[in-house]
Amino acid sequence: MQSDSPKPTTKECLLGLCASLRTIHIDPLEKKWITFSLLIIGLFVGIITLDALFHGVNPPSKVETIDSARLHLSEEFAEDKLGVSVDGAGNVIVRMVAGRYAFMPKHISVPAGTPLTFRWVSMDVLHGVHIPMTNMSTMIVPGYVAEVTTTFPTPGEYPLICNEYCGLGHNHMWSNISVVAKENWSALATVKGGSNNE
Ligand SMILES: [Cu+2]
Repeated sequence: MQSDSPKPTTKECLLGLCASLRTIHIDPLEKKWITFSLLIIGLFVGIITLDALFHGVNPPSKVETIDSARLHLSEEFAEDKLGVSVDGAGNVIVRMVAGRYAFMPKHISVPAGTPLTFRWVSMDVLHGVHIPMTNMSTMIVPGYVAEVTTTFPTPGEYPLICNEYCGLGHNHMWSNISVVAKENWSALATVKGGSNNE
């Protein structure tokens, strides 16, 4: 025999759910912790919203893809194009390839106090790059170009290390950067035709 009772609407279902939740006994201490957890979540969501609205902190909107398997044949990341170069407008561009287990080129020199545009690509798996004591830190996802613009104010020798586990040789994956005074670097760049890679 078929029942003639109409199907409950979504609103009725929600009201029924709320009523049954109200009948569940929750210990007062548990209630305090639930409230505390919800407040923490609210605080984090509030901070993210404020940062997005007033400080312009957003996920990257520019997505640039590249064929990881054909980097050596690409216009931009062929072996002889890697390292530091100065474009027509005088911007310093650094192109680096990460692969198990090295960053190429192994060593580069960049000028201090100058905006540097780093363009990173991976030839195989997920890598990360971190330069301690600076704000350079980004993931290098295969198939994408990771672009970061930063300035290193203080001359010195900086290690450049992989911070995403990429395999058994991960802890040997590092390179280094010499940050040299702007006037000394310009001289170096002029001698070597606008780039200085090793
Ligand atoms: Cu790694």
